[in-house]
Amino acid sequence: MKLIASLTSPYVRKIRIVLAEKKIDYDLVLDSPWVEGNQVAKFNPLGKVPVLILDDESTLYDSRVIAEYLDTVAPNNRLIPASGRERISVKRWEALADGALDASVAAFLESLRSVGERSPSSIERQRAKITQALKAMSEELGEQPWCHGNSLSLADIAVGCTLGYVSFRLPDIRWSEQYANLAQLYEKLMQRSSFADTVPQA
Ligand code: GSF
Repeated sequence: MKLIASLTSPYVRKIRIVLAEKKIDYDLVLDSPWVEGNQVAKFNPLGKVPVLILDDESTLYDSRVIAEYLDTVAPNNRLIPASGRERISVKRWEALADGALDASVAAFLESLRSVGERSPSSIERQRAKITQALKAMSEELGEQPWCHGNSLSLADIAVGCTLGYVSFRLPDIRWSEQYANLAQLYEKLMQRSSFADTVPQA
């Protein structure tokens, strides 16, 4: 298996953590959709990473599909409950965390545009989504040790990747000062090598 990946992508980080937690071997192939001459669109018509290339050369995207595939093919250390409300709860956490990521990536990319082209109202709109999502995550986590159930799940992995990306690209959003329970969760996640080894790098 090969993972087409960039080291700054939080969606890639999610998959690298899933692979590490499930102890699945793979080759990391570094490529970035933002670099001229990149090969990403050859494997994903949307031109986005992550892409997983299976041994029969078929390709999987996006990160939610890849995470689900990996959890199904390797039944050890289940990260998504098999069925019912439990499964939906984890998928809902993932949707919330990924939605906050989408808004964070959009706000960051907009901020990179030149002052004349940049839309402050669009940045504000995305930042409002991030703020709301962080509040919802903190409220839903409450006093629980994990986002869902009694052990690490894809919900924690997705939330952790979002928190890490906000710190990396939008450091003025001081979520860890505002939400002690999210800070505690992130600290606990960072004690795992799957998280510590995949901190986003510029
Ligand atoms: C999002 C992937 C994505 O936006 C997923 O895999 O879950 N829903 C997808 N990847 C970005 C890199 S990053 O910001 O993580 C990407 O490849 N963007 C390139 C582009 O042209 O939009």
